[in-house]
This record gives sequence, C-alpha cells and structure tokens, in this order.
Amino acid sequence: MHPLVTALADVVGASHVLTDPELTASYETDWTGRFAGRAAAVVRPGSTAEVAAVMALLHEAGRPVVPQGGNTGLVGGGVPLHGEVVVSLRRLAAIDAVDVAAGQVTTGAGATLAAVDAAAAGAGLAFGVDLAARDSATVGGMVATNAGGLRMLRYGPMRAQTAGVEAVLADGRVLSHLAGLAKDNTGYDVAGLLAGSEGTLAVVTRLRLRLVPRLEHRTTGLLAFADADGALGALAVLRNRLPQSLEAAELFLAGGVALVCDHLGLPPPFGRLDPVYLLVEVSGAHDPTEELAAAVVDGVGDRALDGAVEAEPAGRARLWRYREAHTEAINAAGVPLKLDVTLPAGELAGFLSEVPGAVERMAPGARCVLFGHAADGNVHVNVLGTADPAVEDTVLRLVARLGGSISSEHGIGAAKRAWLHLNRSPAEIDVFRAIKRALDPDGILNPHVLLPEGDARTEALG
Ligand code: 2HG
Ligand code: ZN
Repeated sequence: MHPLVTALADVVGASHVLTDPELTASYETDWTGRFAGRAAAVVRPGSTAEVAAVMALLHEAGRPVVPQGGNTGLVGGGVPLHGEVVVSLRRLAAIDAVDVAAGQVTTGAGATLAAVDAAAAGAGLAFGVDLAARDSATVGGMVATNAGGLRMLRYGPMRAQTAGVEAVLADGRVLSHLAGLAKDNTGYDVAGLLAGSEGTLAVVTRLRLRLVPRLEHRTTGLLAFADADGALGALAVLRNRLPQSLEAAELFLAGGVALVCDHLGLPPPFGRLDPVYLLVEVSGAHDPTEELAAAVVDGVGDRALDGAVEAEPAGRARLWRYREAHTEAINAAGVPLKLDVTLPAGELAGFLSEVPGAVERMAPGARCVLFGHAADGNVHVNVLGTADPAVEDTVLRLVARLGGSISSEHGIGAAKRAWLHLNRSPAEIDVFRAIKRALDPDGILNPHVLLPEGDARTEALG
C-alpha cells in the first residue's frame, strides 16, 4: 500500500480511504456524466480535526485535492479530472440544535439541504435556499458554489445565508468563526470570500446558517403565454403586486415541457404545449391564494393564454414537476452542454429568442432547452446533441456582449475557466490570483478550476 494511503488511513480509518475503482467511481463522475476522471484516492474524514490532519498530510506530500460535497455540481468543479485526491465532506453531516433565539443553526458541511431544512422545520423555521437537488446537495458544496436556486428573489443566495464558517486551509490550519453575530466588524469577511470560491481557497467543514420564518401557507400558479415578452411583462406586474409574498418565478418553454412530458409520461399543462410558461409561488403566514388569484386576474389576465392556481400540496407538486423535472429529462435525452447565465432584465426576452438560432448555426441539429429563474435573469441554456466548445463560446460571448454573467449560480468550475475573462478584467483576475496565493501558496486546492488554465500546477499525481 502507498505510504500516503497508510498515513491517511491512520487518520480516518482504513474503510474511509477508497482506492478500489468500484468504490471510487461515484465520486469521479459528475451528475451529468460530462465530467469524469480518476481519483488518486477518495478520503472521507469524519470531523474537522480529521480534515485538518488529512490536509496536513496531502499538503506535505504536495498532492492536489478536490473537495467534494453531494457531487451535484454542474461545472466539473467537484470531480477529480486530473488525478487529484477527492476529500469528501459527506460524513460531516451532524446538525446542532437550532438556535431559535438567533434564528440560526450550526451544521456540518456535509449535511444535505433537505436535512438542514428539516432541522429548521423542527424549530418552526425554514432554510431560505431551495433547489431541485435538495436531497443530495450538501450545504458545504452549496456555499462553495454560492448556490442560488428557487427562492433567490426572496432570500438571496447561499452567501446571504452564511453567518459564519469553519474551514481548513491547504496546510491543515483551521479557521473557525461560527458565532454568527449579527454585528461583527472585526475584519475581512472570510465566510463571504469562501462563498463562491469553489474549493480553491479552503475546505469548508462547518457553517453557521441563517434561517427564515417558516411560512406555512403556499400557493403556486402556472401561466402560459404566447411569447417571452408576455411572460416577463406579467412577472413585472406580479412583482409589484406581490412584494411581500412572491417567492419564486420560474420560466420555461414548450421544448423543455415536451421533454419532461415524454420522460415522465405526463400530459402537457392545459392539454397542449404553449410557447412560454411562468410558474410563480407565493407564501405567507396567512393563505396568499386570494392575493395571487387577484393579481393574476387583474394584472395578468389579458396577457396569459391560460393559467392554474393550486394551494393543495398535490396540485402544487403537479405544477412544479413541469419545472423541476427539466434537468432529469434533459439528462435522460443525452449529455448536455450546460450554460448557466444571467442576463440584464431588459435583454432576457431577446436572448431567449436569439440563442436557439445562434446554436443551430454553430451546431446544426443540436437541441436547445432554455429554462430558469426569471426574476434573477438566470437562464439555464442546455444544449443536447453537440459537445462543440464553439457552441459554448458563441453563447457565452453573446451573454457578455449583452452585459450578463457567464455563471449565474453554478460556478466557473472546469467548464468555464477559459471564458472567465469575458466577465472579469485582468486586474480582477490578478486579485483572484493574489488571494489564491495567500491562502493556498502551493496551489493544491482544486487547482484546475475557476482561474485560467495556466495557473494550475501541472505535474501528474496519482
Ligand atoms: C435548476 O435550476 C438547476 O434546476 C439546474 O440550477 C439547471 O440543469 C440545469 O441546467
Ligand atoms: Zn437553477
């Protein structure tokens, strides 16, 4: 056995150092199947102290590391594409008792989103971020990618929920700032910096998370429109009419709904495919159904082709299924190029109509599925039937030209590092490099993501 494997096993126990390809396989391929590599080993520490000891060993040995949570990332940022050691945080899943007075909870990085929300529910509270991968995505990975999700318009992204962080530096030193004090101006905001750092600066081991009131009443509406302008106009009206209660506003198109219906054997909403759908959800301490129905009837009525409002859980789930099953339906149809982008509000409708043609010109026959979080200007451009980087290049350049962001909520990862310069100036990238060098001078933490290619250490290890 390799001496490093023996040393790691001494720290975490032999059963938590995996080298057998059958056991490492699920840690080596991303959820879409697009990004895959071989890990030198997979290490599964069970505590912050073990993570610290593991990092000290790997640092001394000069071994590059990919920290991994639930492996639900979509940009190749959490899988070992270059023979790295995977440090899986999933065993750090313990959640402390909810601090009701503070409206916060301290949790291990490996707890899933669903588990944190369930713990919050036990105390009459909720977690502000929600997303379709809730049963697998871990809160540590969600902080590392600054995940946004379905309620971003109401509560903000993971960075906004993160009141404190504990993390292990590349050399094994531990930073711990978990008090979650509402006012705490004692220097740099490390938690804020680690949110969105994609495992390149430190390994997040514990978090102090903000919780939000649990709003028991919830109503979902699905509206169909002839075009994106109609849907986005309706959204603008609903945002004004429902400033306190609007929690989600999701947009999707006929092509995506057709895929979902094929995949799940569902009838289309309203018995036919309409060009554009807007799904909205409102919540409140009191039943918001009337408020939503009134806003739809007076504010949106004449713009929509059809609509449904559901307050019962089964009816709401039925409407959400059309939106939430997009990712799995796309995966069932092939290995997609996934381009998660933000457009300025005024450019969104134009982008939605321009992208399919631009993709078709680059990759004739490729299938473009567009959906996303309309209130955030966030479009998930999924392209099936091509792996041509020229398609990514075309779409990302179009986004940048329109003043948007090439990564809305999934991160840069391995997938988009070649295009970081479209959104970040040379001076900004120099600052990124300086921060990276300060925290990880030997460049062992996720060296092949986020920063441009030439920055990674190149020697093959493993
Ligand atoms: C979602 O909004 C996720 O469902 C995944 O961000 C998006 O599959 C995608 O492209
Ligand atoms: Zn999304």
